[in-house]
Order: sequence, then structure tokens, then C-alpha cells
Amino acid sequence: MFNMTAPLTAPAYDVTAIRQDFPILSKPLPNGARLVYLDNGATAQKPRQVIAKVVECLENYTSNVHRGIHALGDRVTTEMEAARETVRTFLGAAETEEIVFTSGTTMSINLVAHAWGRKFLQAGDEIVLNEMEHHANFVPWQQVALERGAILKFIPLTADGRLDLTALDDVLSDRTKLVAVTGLSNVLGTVNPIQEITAKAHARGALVLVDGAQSVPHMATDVRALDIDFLAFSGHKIYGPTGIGILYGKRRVLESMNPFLCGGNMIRRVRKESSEFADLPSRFEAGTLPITEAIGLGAAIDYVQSLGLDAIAAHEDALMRQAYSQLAQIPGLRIVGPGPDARGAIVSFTVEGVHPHDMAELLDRKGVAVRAGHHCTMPLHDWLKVPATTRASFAAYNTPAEVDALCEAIRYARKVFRLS
Ligand code: C6P
Repeated sequence: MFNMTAPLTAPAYDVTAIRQDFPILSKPLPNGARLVYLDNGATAQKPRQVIAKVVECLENYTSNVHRGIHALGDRVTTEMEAARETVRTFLGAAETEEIVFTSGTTMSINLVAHAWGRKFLQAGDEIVLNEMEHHANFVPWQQVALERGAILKFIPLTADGRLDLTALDDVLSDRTKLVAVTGLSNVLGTVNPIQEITAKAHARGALVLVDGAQSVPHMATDVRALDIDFLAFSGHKIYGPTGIGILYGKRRVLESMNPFLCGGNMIRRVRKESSEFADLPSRFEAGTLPITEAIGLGAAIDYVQSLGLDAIAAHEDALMRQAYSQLAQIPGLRIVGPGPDARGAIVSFTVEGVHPHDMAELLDRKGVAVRAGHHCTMPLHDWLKVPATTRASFAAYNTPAEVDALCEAIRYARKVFRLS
């Protein structure tokens, strides 16, 4: 039976109301300009709901996480474990024990490189990467490969900056132990076909680690449907605090690994000669965790879910398409990466005659915050044959008018350089 009182369509996406959740967006910049924040790939702004939760935690239940010692400890433990459960449901993971709190994507990937890589990689084993990876998903593998005598192999990129999956069968071999791949490139914007990659990698007996730093905040990531072995992401790019990140790992894989960091919280029994390690997830959570930040991350995910991740993704997709087509009309501007159908809400570009750092500085004069540089992807910039790019990256609170402001500011920069 239909419920005739229920709305037939989802409520419209109200970006004006969403912007009111973010106090910083209405504060003027030091030069008096209005902030147009398009540096969301670096970090996202924080809504009141997250700020309030962090303040609530600090004011009312600051304590370390020890259940059963005192009331504050009980409360903060309950709150932190509730945040872990929020992350679990958000990722579609089977068990909360598979959700490890870390300090961010970088720490999560290093944890796997040390705790899994140093234990299981043998000389001659192969790790499959590609040139669009962020250094956080590149250097740890390069270093562990050097140490263990493993070999790095690369999935080639197509001319427009997608993974060339026609080559994947040749790159994978029976010696492949891991494929490490980003869900969404922080420069090219390319969205990678994770399900296809996990299916092919698993058929060769390899594990798959997905760097979700850019993808998790912007598109649904169901770790079981995608059959991901490890997923890493950062709280601060999904409207949460800095200093908190997640490593998801399949239980049987995490259980096969030794601890990465040793100390308090990660042991069951310590003797003078040896130690027994704690069960998951504590085995990988040595020392005092970023407790407040973990609770703030839970609030951030609740916030995202209150807007609807699919609705956010649709909104950001429209902004990216608008930016893509308007930027393409600016003389001398070259967008790097694939067309809109294969990309997320990131558009990086070069403008002939203007260095990306000068471009970012001139945009800043107009209040438009973007990032410029190599974006921690030097191998990718070698592949692009440019030292740097300028990047606009969108989030739930950006507007079509802000895309217009970006393009107008680029035209202003070209004028300053007497290019038009
Ligand atoms: N990228 C940017 O592009 P941390 O610093 O640990 O929170 O995230 C590292 C990281 C890993 N993978 C990808 C794909 C990323 O984009 C990032 C962070 C930021 O502006 C900073 S370089």
C-alpha cells in the first residue's frame, strides 16, 4: 500500500541551508573578500554539528577510554565505540573489530605496509601500483619493496588519465601479493573501477588496498560489495576533525598481521621475555587514541548521512560538470584527467603563461581558495610532464555561483599576466 501522506520525492538538496551549518563560510577573509572554498581535497570545512560534538566531548566527558573504572571513562568509551559502529555501518563492514582508528590515511597505509608487508612480502613478490597514486599510497610500498626485495609493477594510464585495465591481466601475476589503488585521484579526479580490480586481483590470489582519502567522502563505499581487503581514509576530508583516520581490514587479514606500533592498549599479557597481543581492533591501536577526534568523526558521518551521500554526490557531480565545461572555454587552460563521466568532484588544470602557484595566489586575492603544486603526486606530474597544477575540489556546500567566481578569478589572473 502507498502511504499517501509520505512525500513522493526526496526533499530537494538545499545548499543554502547546508551552508548555514558551516560557520566559516560566512566569515569574511582578512582582505574583506568572501570565501569561495574550493580546496576540499586538502581538507573539508566543519559543520556546527561536528564542532558541537567535539565541544560536548571536551566539556562533559574528557577522559581516557577505560570502561568500568569511572563514570567519565565509561561515557567516553561508549561514545567512541558508537563512533566506530557508525563507521562500520557507513562502510558496510561486517564487524566493528574490522574498524581500526588511526591518525589518518597516511598512518593507515603505513600500518598495512609495516604490519602486513614486512611480515608477508618475500623477495620477488610483486606489488601493483600506478602513477596516479598519492605519495601516501606510493612511498610506503616503494620502501617496503626495497627492504623485502619485492618488485613494484604499474598499471599503465590511458592518455586521458584512467587506469588502462586492458593491461591489468598482464600486470598481475601469480607473484602479485597486493594491488594498492586510489578510489579517486586527488589530481586527475579519475574514479577507479574498484570492483573490477578486486575481482581480477583476487583471482590471482592478491589482496587489494584502496586509498579512500578522496573517494570515501564523496561516493558510497561498501567494502563487502566491492570485496576490498583494506580501505584507508581520513576524518578531516569528510567534514570531521584532523588527526583521526580509519583503516578497515577484513578480519582474517588483520588477524594474520603483527602489530605495527607497540605499547599500551595493544597487549593482552606482557612478561619480561615476551608479550601476547590484544584482539582486534586494539592490537593496532597502541597508546591513547585521538578519542575526541574519533567521536567527532562519528558526528561527521552522521552529518553526511543526514544530507544523504548520494544527494551530495549528485550535487558535486553537477558542480564538477559546470566547472569542466566553463573552464574548458578559458583560453590557454588545459584540464588534466578524463572527461566528466569518469571523474569525481575534482578539476585540476594548467593555464599557459601563469605558474600554478601564481594562479593560486591571484585567485586568493579574489577569495577563491584552491590548491597548487604537485599535490603529493610527483610520479603523476612526471607523467603529465608538468611540475605543478592548480586544483579546484568541490564539497557539499559549494554552489554554481562559486564555480562562476572561480572562472572569473582565472580570467582576472590572465589579465594580470596580460594574457587577454
Ligand atoms: N591529499 C590533497 O590532495 P592524509 O594527509 O593522511 O589525511 O591523506 C593523505 C592522502 C592520501 N591519499 C590521497 C588520495 C590523498 O589525496 C591524500 C591527501 C591532500 O590536497 C593533501 S596532499
